[in-house]
Amino acid sequence: MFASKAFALFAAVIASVSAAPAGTPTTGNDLVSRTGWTGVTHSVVVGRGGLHFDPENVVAEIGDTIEWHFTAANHSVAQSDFAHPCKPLADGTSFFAGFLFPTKEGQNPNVYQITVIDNNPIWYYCPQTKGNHCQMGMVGVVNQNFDSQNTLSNQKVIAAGTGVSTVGTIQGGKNGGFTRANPNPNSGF
Ligand SMILES: [Cu+2]
Repeated sequence: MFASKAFALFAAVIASVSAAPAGTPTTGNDLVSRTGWTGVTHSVVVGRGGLHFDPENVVAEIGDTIEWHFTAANHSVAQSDFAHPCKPLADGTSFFAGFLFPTKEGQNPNVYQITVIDNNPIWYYCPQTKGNHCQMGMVGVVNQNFDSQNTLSNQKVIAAGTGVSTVGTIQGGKNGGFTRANPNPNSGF
């Protein structure tokens, strides 16, 4: 009797912990928890200086957060790989922020975040097809391998030669992804 009550209490505690909100997870992400956060956030301003991520090259540690701030236009971010810019990952695990950040001026009140979970390069692009943002060079990278030929400038060359951008059908994925109210309004500005 006592044991079953104790178990019920334990189960309730577990349920309350796992129900703790952590931003608004997009569907399909398999990021189990956000513990292990380093607390370091790298802000990237989307669309500053035209069809451009600023900065377009970020070096981050495992557990860091990448946070995209969206300026005027209707930009987004989606994950690709070096060989296939402007397309989501073939295995369907790419993150995609959705077109949820249309902005007339200033920056959108929401940001999009992912947590860095390994040291592999994370290539991404803006999937806006109106104006071919990716093909025009709107690509970025987290943790580029500086010893390889997979450079940002080479990525732009490949992107320029690709067809119309596609976006992932699965939101979230390997790196998770969260849309949330902008916690750092001045970051990156
Ligand atoms: Cu764009």
